[in-house]
Amino acid sequence: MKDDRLPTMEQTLIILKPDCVQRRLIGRILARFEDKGLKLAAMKLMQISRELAERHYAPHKGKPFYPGLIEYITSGPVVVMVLAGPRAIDVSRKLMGKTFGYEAEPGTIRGDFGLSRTFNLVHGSDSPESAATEIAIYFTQDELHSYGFADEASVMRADEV
Ligand code: IDP
Ligand code: MG
Repeated sequence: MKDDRLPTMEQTLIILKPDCVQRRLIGRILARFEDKGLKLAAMKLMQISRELAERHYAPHKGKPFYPGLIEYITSGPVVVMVLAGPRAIDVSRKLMGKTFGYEAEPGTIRGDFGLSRTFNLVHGSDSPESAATEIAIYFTQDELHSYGFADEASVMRADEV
């Protein structure tokens, strides 16, 4: 049986969206995730095609904001990355804050850098299932790197992972 006290090592797909790139916020926002201790498993700058965007956002198809979302996410280069760590999905969502900038708490990425409903700087997977699907849309297995940090023993106890 799974022990709920132990954090589960997870991977999550994060996208620094076109507004993040345009506003020259890549470094500052990436630093939030690095500061927390999450590990980059993969990262690339790319322009998302309509076909990839439609696969990624298939769960939102039919919603009123869907056409605008596809237009926005394909409008310019984005940074797509996989972050790894204990409970990486939930930890990343907490760092990002609520979906709409005007609702997101100060101290979160969306709370500190924006006010918009659509232009909310960052995407993060919302469940292990969507993380697996989304990672496979953007990366092949051999693009995902697994490695240790030299100071890892100071960040977490070995028996926590
Ligand atoms: P999330 O990014 O916090 O997981 P979702 O509900 O999955 O939020 O929505 C996906 C993306 O669609 C949002 O990040 C945002 O860019 C856009 N979006 C969601 N709801 C709205 C809306 O009501 N108006 C405009 N854009 C929206
Ligand atoms: Mg979502």
